[in-house]
Amino acid sequence: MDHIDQIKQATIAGNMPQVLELTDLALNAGVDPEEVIQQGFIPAMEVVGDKFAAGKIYVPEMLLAARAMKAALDKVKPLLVGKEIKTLGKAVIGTVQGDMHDIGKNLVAMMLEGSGFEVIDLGVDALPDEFIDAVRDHQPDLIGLSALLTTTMNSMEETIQKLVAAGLRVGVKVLVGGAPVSRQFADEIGADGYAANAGEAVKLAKKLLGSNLSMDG
Ligand code: B1M
Repeated sequence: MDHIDQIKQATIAGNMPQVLELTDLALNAGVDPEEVIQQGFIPAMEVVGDKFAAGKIYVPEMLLAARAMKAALDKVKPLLVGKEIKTLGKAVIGTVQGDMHDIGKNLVAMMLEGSGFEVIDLGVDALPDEFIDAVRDHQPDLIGLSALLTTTMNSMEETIQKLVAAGLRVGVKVLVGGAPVSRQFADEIGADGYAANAGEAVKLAKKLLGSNLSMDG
């Protein structure tokens, strides 16, 4: 097995010390940092997402894999400064206003990042206006709204309405998720998609942006 395969397997296994050590070894051996991401972390996250969706692994295993990937990604990223990095798109993500739950949102953010998206994380208790400002400032392809409380789901609808009012809705896909959220609710509030878990969120984000690209040309 070469360095990259080893990184991929250690990431899938969620073995952070090993992923960090192997990443160092690969970089010291002259492996291109972008290759570590594109051939190591991204395929590993795909495997992890698929296993999770198939019920073969659960949240703790997925968290371990995502954290291992994130730690190593933080090491590799500075080496890419100044390089043109291919990303699948830019995503702004946050837990909506009034809601402090961030474990699921972090998982979705890490999986998106590990799958090749540039992610801007607004954290928890993100006001509709914060999403609007982030869309203006960062011009993302997608925004992801997470809610864990039935009482905060309404903020998703408010955020979408404010996007429409600001004339920003057309240029950005809206993905929603979180335990109390459903596909029906997503349809009702005019979101582009609903994902039940982090693996699905990545798949749907890719699909939504793929259709975006084909629409544009
Ligand atoms: Co809270 N809490 N909590 N809580 N908490 C719930 C959500 C609750 C269901 C517990 C219960 O009563 N059985 C309940 C909500 C009831 C409801 O509204 N239906 C509840 C409540 C009531 C509260 C408080 C109001 C309690 C109180 O103070 N009286 C309070 C609210 C605080 C606030 O937010 N304003 C509160 C506080 C907390 C803690 C701070 C203690 C802690 C949060 C810590 C943290 O997040 N940093 C907490 C926790 C941990 C939970 C439970 C136990 C676990 C949530 C979790 O992290 N799950 C939860 C009960 C439960 O779900 N069993 C509960 C693991 C996580 C990986 O899953 O977040 O569902 P989840 O994310 C999944 C998917 O939903 C999806 O992908 C993720 C990965 O697969 N997903 C997305 C999530 N976001 C997505 C976005 C996407 C796509 C998919 O696209 C953008």
